[in-house]
Amino acid sequence: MLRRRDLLLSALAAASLPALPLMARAQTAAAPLLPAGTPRLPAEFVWGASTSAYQIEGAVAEGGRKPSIWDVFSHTPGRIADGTTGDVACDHYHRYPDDVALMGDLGLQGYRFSLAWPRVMPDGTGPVNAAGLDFYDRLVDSLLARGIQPMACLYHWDLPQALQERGGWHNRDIALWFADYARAAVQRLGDRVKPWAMLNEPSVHAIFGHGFGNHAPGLTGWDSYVKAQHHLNLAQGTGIAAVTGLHPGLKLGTVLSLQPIFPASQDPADIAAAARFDACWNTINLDPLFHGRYPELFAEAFAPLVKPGDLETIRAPIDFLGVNYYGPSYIKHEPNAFLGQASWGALPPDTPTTLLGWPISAQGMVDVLARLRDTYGNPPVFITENGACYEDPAPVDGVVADPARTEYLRAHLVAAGEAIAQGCALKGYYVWSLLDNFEWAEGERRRFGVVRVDFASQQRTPKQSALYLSSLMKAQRGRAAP
Ligand code: GCO
Repeated sequence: MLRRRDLLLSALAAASLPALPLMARAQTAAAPLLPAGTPRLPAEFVWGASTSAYQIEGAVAEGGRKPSIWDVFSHTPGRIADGTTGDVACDHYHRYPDDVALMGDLGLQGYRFSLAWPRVMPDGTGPVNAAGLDFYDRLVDSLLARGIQPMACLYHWDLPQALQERGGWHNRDIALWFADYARAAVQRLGDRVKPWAMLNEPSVHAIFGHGFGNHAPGLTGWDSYVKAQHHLNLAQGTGIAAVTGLHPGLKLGTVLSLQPIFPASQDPADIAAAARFDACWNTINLDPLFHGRYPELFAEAFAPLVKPGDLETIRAPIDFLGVNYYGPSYIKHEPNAFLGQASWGALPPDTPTTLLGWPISAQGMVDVLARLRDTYGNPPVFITENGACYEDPAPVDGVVADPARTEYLRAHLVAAGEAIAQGCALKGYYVWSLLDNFEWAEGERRRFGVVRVDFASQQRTPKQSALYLSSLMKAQRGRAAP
């Protein structure tokens, strides 16, 4: 422990702030410069990191855990780009003490993680697996011992396979199954864990897992997407109702992927497609949650699934909204696309992108937060995911140089300060991700971590981006609000 801490502290001392953005900028000189300057956030701003159970835990058959849909999917030949699975991932189930110590050394105040439903209720319903909850008990106590506030997410896509075999998100009963699971988890941990997110990115899970089929459980088609989306919305509201009041001081919310959607051209067909895509990705969750109705464009398509009382249930008041922001999408009309006859189109010339081709726009994060301020009642918001995938070099002297990711984070933290200055109720920022991890259909080959994981040795190595965040938050903590 001492050696790792020494390494980190000496690397922190070596990583001087002023040099980083310049070095980072040199790396991205070809792309248009992102907003200049050092981020300035309020003293009470929460600085954190984010992960998810299936992507980091491993130990998929330990402690009473049974398979999830991602265990089945990742073991299906051809489904994962590099043939890896989450069987081991970052082995966080066993290595969490060191990972928590690393978070403490970096100076993180918050940690957003998800519970694995198949660890807590291995069959999805029925008996609670005490050993499963014991793991999260230990994790939470370790975090609190280092002064790190846990934020728990109840569902980050790893549905127990036993429930998939009963229809999964196509079965309306899943809202009740989810409520029982949520109740068991919050009952056990809610005395120490206060912020609880019900779901992670319901629209993405519905679109990729039940529409495109390139995520678990690999289902396809419009009707499949609509059923999953409505039942995810319903489960979210049912879960909030089930756990409200179980412990004093609970802060209940959910996490949505939100992005600005632009037409790929000024062709009226692309403009109309962008509006449909915005409805399927963004407002399909926002409108029922905050306005108790589905977006006009798809109200008719969802109507057959909506039973009396559903929209009131989905509109359950929340204490906070988690926003996962990565960048905008540019959408074209695509007649054969299942999702609103819309699909991703060409980016504007010279648009900076990450390794995955995702367009970079820190301004887009301001725009998303301003939309919440202007159209959805300006709820308390945390950026619960923001980060970038790049090819990282090997470590040198105990640090991985990732200037492009460092610049991405700096620009988006500047944008966070701008959003607050414009009256958005942004309360914190959790970088995606603490660790390189199992990146779904991309496997382990695509890295988002601010800490490198050598998956063969499981060695953790801080990246320049982690040291940048650490220096920034330590410099800003306790500073008077701007
Ligand atoms: C998501 C998920 C994360 C991903 C991250 C990078 O937003 O898709 O919440 O699990 O790993 O966003 O794709």
